[in-house]
Amino acid sequence: MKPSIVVYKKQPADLQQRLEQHFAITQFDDITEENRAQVLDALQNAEGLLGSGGRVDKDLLDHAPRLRAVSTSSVGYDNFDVAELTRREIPLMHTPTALTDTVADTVMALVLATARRVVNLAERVKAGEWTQNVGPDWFGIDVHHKTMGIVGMGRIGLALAQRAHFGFDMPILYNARSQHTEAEERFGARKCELDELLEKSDFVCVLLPMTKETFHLIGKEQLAKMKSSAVLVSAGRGPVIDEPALIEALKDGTIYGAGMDVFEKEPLPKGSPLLSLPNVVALPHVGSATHQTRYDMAACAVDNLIAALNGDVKQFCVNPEVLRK
Ligand code: 8YV
Repeated sequence: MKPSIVVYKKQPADLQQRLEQHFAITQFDDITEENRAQVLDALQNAEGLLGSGGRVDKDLLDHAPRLRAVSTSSVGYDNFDVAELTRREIPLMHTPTALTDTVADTVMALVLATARRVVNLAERVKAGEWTQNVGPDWFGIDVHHKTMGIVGMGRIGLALAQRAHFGFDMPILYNARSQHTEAEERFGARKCELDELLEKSDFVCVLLPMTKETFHLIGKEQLAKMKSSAVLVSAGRGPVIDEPALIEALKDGTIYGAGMDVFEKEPLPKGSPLLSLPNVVALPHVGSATHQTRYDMAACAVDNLIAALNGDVKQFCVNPEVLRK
């Protein structure tokens, strides 16, 4: 009898077949308020859970008495109640390496698109508003040789430092809990306090996970420390940025612009000022969204689940203390 699992993210065909070789699958596309009752029903016999996003909390876990492993195709896992999973001795695996370069590319895309007003300009060309002389109203700001400030020097932060250093000859400041020797030796990055990074950077790229400590880390006080010519880029988790404070800072010229892939509420509500401000480039949480990377993440998550249900967790366990028991 194959173990039963619940899969709540559509899988590539070959990975779906692989899962079917090992497990009896109940398939959903997501965990939503609308389908939550069906998901909870399916979890009654499930030994494994595979997907990303959605809220995997105590209430859901109370409906999954046989659950032995959870695997997410994402690097972030703030939507999982890790403490509750650990209390129940259920390992949670994630995919922290597959998306590094793709997300770093997305951050640079947001840096460039916001600094050089790519979206505004492209929309005006399409609207037939291109006049022969593109005057100062259409001008942007330079990226090369400007100071890159990286808040959070993890895998993605290091990949961004590589791009900024070699691609754009940017001096790099970073703020992180610990020293990052590789970033310093390979890319000349310098560790500093957040205030100094905010004051001296031309681009402030926030790449932090969502935790109690990082919630609203960048708020009115922090934004006021930034240069009025500076750009904020947010590609970690939305709630790290105090969005109402950011909107005010963008409206009153405290900062030049913002490039955002993540938001406090996703999807971004239709009435959000972030959708109408001309100095904002907003993407729909697509930092990792290339065909190859999303496949690689899915494949890694499937490998992680198969290994865990075979009692052989090899890698990427968020709560490894449950493995030692
Ligand atoms: C998406 C991300 O959530 O990996 C993460 O933490 O935020 C993004 O990559 C992920 O791609 C969803 O599968």
